[in-house]
Amino acid sequence: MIRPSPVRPKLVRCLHGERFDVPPVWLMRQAGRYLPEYRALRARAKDFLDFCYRPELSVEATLQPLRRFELDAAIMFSDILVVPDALGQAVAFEPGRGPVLEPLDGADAVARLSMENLTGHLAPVYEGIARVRESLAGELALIGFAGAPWTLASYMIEGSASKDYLRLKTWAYGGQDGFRALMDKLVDAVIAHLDAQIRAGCDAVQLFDSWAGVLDADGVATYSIAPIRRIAEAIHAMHPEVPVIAFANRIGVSLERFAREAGVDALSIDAGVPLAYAAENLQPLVTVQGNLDPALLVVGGERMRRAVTDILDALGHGPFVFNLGHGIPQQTPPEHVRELVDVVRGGKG
Ligand code: 1CP
Repeated sequence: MIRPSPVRPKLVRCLHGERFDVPPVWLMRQAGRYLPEYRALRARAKDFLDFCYRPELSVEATLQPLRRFELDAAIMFSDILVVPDALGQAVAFEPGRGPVLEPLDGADAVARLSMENLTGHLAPVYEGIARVRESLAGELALIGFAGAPWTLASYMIEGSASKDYLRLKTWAYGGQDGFRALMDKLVDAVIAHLDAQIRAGCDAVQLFDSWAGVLDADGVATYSIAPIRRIAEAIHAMHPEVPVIAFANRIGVSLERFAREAGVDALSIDAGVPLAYAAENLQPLVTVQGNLDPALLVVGGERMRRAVTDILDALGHGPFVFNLGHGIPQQTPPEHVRELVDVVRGGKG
């Protein structure tokens, strides 16, 4: 059953190209360890995946930042690595180390990944979405998300975050048996996961291509833009009202090609993208979302306020969603987030 928001949220209208004097604002990783109430909730789960798969915990984590701050959207608390987990590749989150997977070792391992029980395995995520949807009032949007195929493949092939992504890039550029099959499987898996999230109640979806920036320019076209285009086309065909956002991290001037060819409604840009470049080359093509350096949120004060104002001055005239250039750091004082949202909402403070 599709459960649309009672009113069309401001964020959704903005992602479809509408302009607002006060832009909608949400923050990547807005739920997380910088919030003491998150840490308390997290302590109740056996491990991180258990946390993601228990709706009574994931729903609460999703709503926590909205209780503190005047944000325009919730993003369903989950992780990009629930997809490899649901495909049958064991995922563990080691304290202090981040995600660790048993790396895929070739075409046979790829062939063993199975879509069969994907949405069954992820049913607790969809149940969480339905519950959050019911408790969101008015114009608040609910965002669903998934990792983009390239970024998912990076964890599945490397086994964790990597310094040089050499194993991943050797598979991709070297035409390793199984790489194509893996990317095709991931496209299908991400489509199924996003479709189920939308049917459970999400108003918009975001694809995280956090590691697109390690690719060369041809690689960006082949392994980031092309699979994301297949996903965006499938989602738009099934759910024409639901905008698709892509975070293509650190791809520099390839962003313009991305905006033209990926078929997405909005681009979430990293902090390295010059504001004038984004206004001139990206905003005529898509809604732009971004791009405060997360470190400025840790700094706070006048320095942060000046950077926020610069972003609003440069991008506020076109279709624009205020966000960070990447996720909120754990070291962020929650008070700085309040200050940030106040500045975006009209210059208080
Ligand atoms: O114990 C903990 O609290 C673990 C920390 C944590 C959290 C809070 C992880 C492990 N995942 C998450 C939640 C999460 N992950 C969300 C929902 C929270 C929100 O936005 O409010 C989202 C959207 C993600 C997405 C995610 N996970 C990305 C893409 C965004 C990005 O930061 O680039 C990536 C790359 C991951 C992998 C991952 N999961 C967790 C960590 C620490 C990481 C990154 C590790 C690395 O650098 O490789």
